[in-house]
Amino acid sequence: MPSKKNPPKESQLAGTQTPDRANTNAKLQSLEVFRSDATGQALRTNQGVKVADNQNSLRAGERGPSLLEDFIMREKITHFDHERIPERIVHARGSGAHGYFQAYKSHAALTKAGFLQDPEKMTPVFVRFSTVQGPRGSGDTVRDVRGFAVKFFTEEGNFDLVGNNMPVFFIQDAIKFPDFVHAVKPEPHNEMPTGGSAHDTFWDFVSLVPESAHMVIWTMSDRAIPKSLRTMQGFGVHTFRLINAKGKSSFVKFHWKPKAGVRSLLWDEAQKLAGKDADYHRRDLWEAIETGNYPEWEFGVQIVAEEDEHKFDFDLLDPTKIIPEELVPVTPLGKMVLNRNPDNFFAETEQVAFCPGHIVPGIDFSNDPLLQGRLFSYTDTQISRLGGPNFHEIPINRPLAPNHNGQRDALHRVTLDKGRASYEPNSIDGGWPKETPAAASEGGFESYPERIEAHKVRQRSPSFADHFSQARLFYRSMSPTEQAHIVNAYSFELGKVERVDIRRREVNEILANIDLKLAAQVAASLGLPAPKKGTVNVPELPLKQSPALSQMNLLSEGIRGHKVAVLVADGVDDKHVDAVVKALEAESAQIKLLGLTLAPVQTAQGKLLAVDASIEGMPSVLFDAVWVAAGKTSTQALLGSGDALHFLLEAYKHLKPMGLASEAQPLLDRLGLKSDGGLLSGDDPKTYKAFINAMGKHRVWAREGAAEAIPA
Ligand code: HDE
Repeated sequence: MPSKKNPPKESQLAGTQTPDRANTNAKLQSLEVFRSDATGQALRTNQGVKVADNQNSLRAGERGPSLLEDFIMREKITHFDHERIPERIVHARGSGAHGYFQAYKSHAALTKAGFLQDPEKMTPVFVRFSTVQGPRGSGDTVRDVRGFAVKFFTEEGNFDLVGNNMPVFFIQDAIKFPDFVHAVKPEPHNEMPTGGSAHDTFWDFVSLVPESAHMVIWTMSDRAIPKSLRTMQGFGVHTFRLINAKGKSSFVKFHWKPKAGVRSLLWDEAQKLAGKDADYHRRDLWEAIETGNYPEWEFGVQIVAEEDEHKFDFDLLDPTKIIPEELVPVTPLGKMVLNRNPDNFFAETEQVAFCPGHIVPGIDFSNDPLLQGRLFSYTDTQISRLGGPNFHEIPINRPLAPNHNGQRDALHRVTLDKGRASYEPNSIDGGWPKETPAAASEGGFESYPERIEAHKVRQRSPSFADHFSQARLFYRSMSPTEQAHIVNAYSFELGKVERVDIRRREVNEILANIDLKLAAQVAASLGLPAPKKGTVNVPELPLKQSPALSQMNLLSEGIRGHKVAVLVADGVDDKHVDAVVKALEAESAQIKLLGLTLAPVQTAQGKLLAVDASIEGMPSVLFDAVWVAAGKTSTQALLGSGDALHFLLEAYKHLKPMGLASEAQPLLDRLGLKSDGGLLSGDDPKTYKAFINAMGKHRVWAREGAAEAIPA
């Protein structure tokens, strides 16, 4: 099993390594002069005084009162009293990792951005994934949008691509963001619910704001309950511009495609995980990196030539619309690999400050009114969250590029600016720092000189008016299984809404405009009449389905990093365990041996076999698949354990591939489970292969009907 002690060889990490990786990491870390290591160091106060006693405060006599003069205790407690900073107003719960970006080739024809010119160049990145609604300590597996924010430390300055795992957004104009967030956040009177949108204020708002329909159906889909952070797509959402050295601009949409495929949890699994392991996603990312199974994404763009801006049946500036990949395929630009965990969660993941306004020459904004508002909001929020305008000096935010200018002072200034002239132009300091011309060879930033001739108005363009056709496209592009999950999600969420008029409005005025069958199914589960027709005319799109939207089409090749539980007990056949583990390890799966307790298992051959965890300690929801090893006695032992039986039944209900040695058949008989395409028994390599193939399909969807019939 790959573990921290026994990581896979670099050569086994298909596609993730280049010889320079270690150098890049070393170079990056040497630039991070603030990374502090206390190994071998004396304990000192913040003023550098060595501390002799860190156990007892200073007092007048052993049993006497504490003394105010105890500067050591006062310094320690004062610092502690102020350890917390305000959490992010949205995206408070997050997990971060370091890595690098590497272009596949030069993309000079598209952009002059330096990090996209040279396939040899490795640009350090820091990524923060997040949920949106819940506070810092909320569960990872709630139904929610996930943030996907990437900071590229390029040689020309920091580029932040602050995206989500869904390609659209709830609103079209930034001025509505506080309304939306107030509606989705826990309700103000009782601070409930934590981490979810299944409550009145959210559904009140979205049922009144039809432009949210497309994004809401994404959040009711399996995309909102990702299996892991490394199995999520990422999207820049807005249209941006890329500009080449000749000044030619193209519109682009940014995409991240996970090498591990796009996979999701089942709703029941997600809910259980929120209790069994609230850090499920954070732990998965951490462990994947620690064991050398580095998460990887392909970075790509959909490119629309400037002159084609108006050739679509939607507006490129409308962030509630996608460009279907069938119309404009994604051009791959490079890859991102996450290969280093943070040393300090607070200093890195909590203090990292993203801003969509952090761009570099060769990239520019579009006029999307949501993006335009974001350009203001992020820096503004950091000022209160990170305590002033010097947050760019916090180590995790510092660009690797130099950043000299005339900005001075303010709270927590760290840089010790030399010289007398903090203004420009100056003659006293030789005129430095000076402007750089915008020519590509020089590198000064220049905005794209878009011609604008317009009235100053508060108006939305009529080209933003269609709110339903793409929501419909999304629904109709889903497989029947995915559609059923969407129906269930709306039913669950609206079922939690107390006010019937809100439920009715969502069904009649939103869902009926997306798809009448969807509306009828949700209505049935809410005990409402099915709407007969929609309330608006929805334009029929020439594109009826977009296969690129269905997760069924987005699985990875192979099962690298999939987690398999192998159940063992006293009397297990250790040759069989070896054979199964070898077969799975050859596919780079991550295996855990689970016993009835943490005690080593006595094998049929008389050996002691160490287990990784107990069946009770690592429930089936933590795994992608389960195998039951051979052994007559061990099977009897498992038959006698309620935990083991529950583990198997739950794995079955969650449509997980299951493999059992022939001798373990009595377990299936006892549970009344019938073999299917993903429930296999046998002891030969052919069975292992079939098991691995079933894992490659993620779940045994054909089992869904049979599984539903089994009590939870
Ligand atoms: Fe954000 N958003 N947002 N957002 N957003 C924040 O900035 C905001 C939007 C996104 O891991 C805040 O530093 C406005 C879209 C991510 O640190 C805040 C609008 C998308 C993160 C803010 C939006 C995002 C944030 C809170 C509407 C996907 C977490 C803390 C105009 C493209 C970044 C902070 C991290 C965080 C404002 C809409 C993604 C308040 C005003 C659309 C991934 O500034």
